[in-house]
Amino acid sequence: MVARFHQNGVALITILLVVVIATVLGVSMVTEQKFAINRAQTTFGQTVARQYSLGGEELARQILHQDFVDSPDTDHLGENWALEVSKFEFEDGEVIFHIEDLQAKFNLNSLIQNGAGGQITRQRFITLLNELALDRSFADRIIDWIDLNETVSPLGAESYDYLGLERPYRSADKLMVDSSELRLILELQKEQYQALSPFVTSLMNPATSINVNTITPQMMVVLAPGLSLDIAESIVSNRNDGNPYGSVADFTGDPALGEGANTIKVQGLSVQSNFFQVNIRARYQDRFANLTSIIQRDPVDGSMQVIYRNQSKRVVIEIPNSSSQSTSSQSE
Ligand SMILES: [Ca+2]
Ligand SMILES: [Ca+2]
Repeated sequence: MVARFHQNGVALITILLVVVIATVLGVSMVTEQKFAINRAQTTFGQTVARQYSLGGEELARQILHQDFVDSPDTDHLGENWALEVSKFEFEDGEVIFHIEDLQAKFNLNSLIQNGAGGQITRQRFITLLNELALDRSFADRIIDWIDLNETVSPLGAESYDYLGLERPYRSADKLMVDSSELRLILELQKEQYQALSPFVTSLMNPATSINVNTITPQMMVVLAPGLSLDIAESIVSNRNDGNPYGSVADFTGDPALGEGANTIKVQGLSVQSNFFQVNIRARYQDRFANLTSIIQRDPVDGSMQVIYRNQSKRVVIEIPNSSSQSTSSQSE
C-alpha cells in the first residue's frame, strides 16, 4: 500500500512538474513573442525615422540646388538655404533640419597648404588660437598630425611623442576626417577642444576658402587682426541685413572696416561656398533619428555629392520662436 501510494505520489509530482514546465514554457513563449513584436515595431519605427532623416537630406540637396540655379556666384545668410530651421510635418512624424555653411569656419586641413596661401592660412589659425587664449603650439601639432611626414615642426608633435604616452598611438599623417580628431592632439584638453570646435571644420580638400558672407564676427576679427569685435559685429549685422558682399573686393573695400582693411589678405577668401553641413533630426512616433551630412556642391555645374554621413552624432536643433515660425513651415 505504502509503496503504491509512494508511486502515485511520484506520478502526481511528475505530472505537476510537467504542468509547471509547460506553463513556464508557455509564458516564456508568449513573452518571447511579445518581445519579438516589440522588437519588430521598434526596428520598423527606427527604420522609418531613418528614412525620414534621409528625406530631410534630400530636401536640403534640392534647396541647395535651387540656390545654385538662382544665385551661383554668391552665398550668404539671406538665402533660402540659410533659414534657421526647416520643419516638415507628416503623419506620425516630422523632419527638422538646418543647413550651415562649412566655409564660414576654418578648415583645419588647409593648414598644410603649400606656398604663400599656406603661410597666410597658418597665420590666420594662430590668430584664432590667440583670440581663444589657446597656445600657438597647437598650430604646429595639428600640422604634424595632418602632414604626411614624421618630421617634427618647431612646436609640433609626431608619432615619437604620441608613442611615449601612457596609451600610445601614432599621429594620423593624413587629412583630418572629422574635427573631433582634435581630441587626440598632444595635450589638447576637452575644454580647449570645446573652445575651438565651433570655429573649425575638416574638409577633405586643403584648398578651400573662407566665405566672408557667412563668417561670424569672431572669424572676421581672425581675417582682419586688429579689428575690434564691436566693429566686426556691426559689419556682420549690416551684412546680414540685406547687404551681402558681391565680391571679396567689396568686402575689403567696406569703409566700415577702417584701418582693419589694411590687415586683410585676400588669399583664401570668397563670397561663395561649396561645402554645406545639414543637421537633421527626424521623428516617427516615439522613435528618433539623427543625421549629419556634408554636401559638396560643384561651383561650376552645381552637381552635388554627399561626402560624409554620421548617424551617431546627436543633433540638437532649436526651434525659433514665433517671429521666424514662417521659415519652419515650408511644407504647407
Ligand atoms: Ca547662392
Ligand atoms: Ca606628420
